[in-house]
Amino acid sequence: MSRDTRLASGDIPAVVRRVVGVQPALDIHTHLWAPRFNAIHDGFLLWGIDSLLDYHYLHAELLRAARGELSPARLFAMSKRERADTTWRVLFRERAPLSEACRGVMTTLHALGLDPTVDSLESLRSWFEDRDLEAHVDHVMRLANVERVTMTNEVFDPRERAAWEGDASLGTDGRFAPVVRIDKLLRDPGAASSELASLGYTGDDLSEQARLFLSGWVEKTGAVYVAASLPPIEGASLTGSAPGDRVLLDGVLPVLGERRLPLALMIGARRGVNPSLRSAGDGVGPSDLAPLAELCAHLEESGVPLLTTFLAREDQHALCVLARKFACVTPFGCWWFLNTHGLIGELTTMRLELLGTTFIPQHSDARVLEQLIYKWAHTRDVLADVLSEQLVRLAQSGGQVTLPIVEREVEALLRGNALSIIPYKVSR
Ligand code: FIX
Ligand code: ZN
Repeated sequence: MSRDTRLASGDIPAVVRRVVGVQPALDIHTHLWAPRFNAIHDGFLLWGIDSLLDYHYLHAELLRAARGELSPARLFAMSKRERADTTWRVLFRERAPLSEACRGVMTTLHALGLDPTVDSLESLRSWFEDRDLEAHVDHVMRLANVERVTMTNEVFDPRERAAWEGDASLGTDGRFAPVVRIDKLLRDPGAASSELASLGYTGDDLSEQARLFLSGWVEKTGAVYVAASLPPIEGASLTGSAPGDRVLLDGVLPVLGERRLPLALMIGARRGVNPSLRSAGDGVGPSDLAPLAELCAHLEESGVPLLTTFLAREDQHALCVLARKFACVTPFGCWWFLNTHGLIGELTTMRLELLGTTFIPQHSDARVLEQLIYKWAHTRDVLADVLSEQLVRLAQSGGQVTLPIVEREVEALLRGNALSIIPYKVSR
């Protein structure tokens, strides 16, 4: 059968699943760092079974399952090892690990050829202790079929700045693309201005300080985009006259426009809903997208592409509609509480039906290296189902569905769309 033969509807799902499986992905947002950061401080790139279990998603689930036995204060008074042992016992041995985050650990261990049903973690710890990190990174990325990972380099974090000031080569690991992350600039402009002044970035206003600071850090890191996570947009403006609003337009966009870099906004995280849970204590809130539409008009004018996603499920539909109004907007990912089997399916179906394949279906948000394996395996599983359904419908409407067409659409979703927006230096 030639490659251009139309596929029978019954054959489409198997072909799509295979193509989705073999297509390398560009992971456009993670909290991973290149291994060389760990030569400076081993708390950058997290990896291994204790880190996999000491994950804030699992902290929240453990505190629910062990309610009455365990308080947040007691949990965080434990050592990382004790937290991992307790998590394993309560969530994986005393209960079926059915949540996305629990099943993810099972998928990951199984893919690494390890037994995810052991009672004690000791054998798993020994296996990870024997791994050479550099080779392990390559092995994990191969298993996840991820071509490149994108970091989150928080330049308002003194530890991050010190690392880069100590080793200018940190951005040259071809597997890990740098990103300059600037939450404080947009979430707390007053504090950001004082901090920038203390770092020697003086200037007439916050926008000028921001231009100087951002230009320097984009240059130093070789960042492929500039990102911020914002609270729910509630009546606030993103283009108003208040200093914090002007800094996006007058401080950030000029730097991005000059360097032809995208902006990434992740919107809707309500930080510290329950502070006692630390990173697990953040929640979600709905947004008014009108201010984002105003910003998009400016972005269209300045030629700065916007990668954006929302944390509230109900905002994702409004985002698809916004993306139909402004071609500079590319919705991405099933973020955080939306990264579950069911919701990945719902969001991806909605996006395909409203946007065709002009979006980026997923990012991993991995905080621990080996999470790449499950985050992408679970996504590919759902993406294959959803894309097959749409392609079967296309075939039944008389459309042409061939292997090259399936390969073209899958490549766009997992790699090409990101590559057309983010200036990754790629080998091919
Ligand atoms: O703002 C972000 O980048 C969020 O992804 C994180 O703050 C969050 O803790 C996370 O890792 C969710 O997956
Ligand atoms: Zn994140």
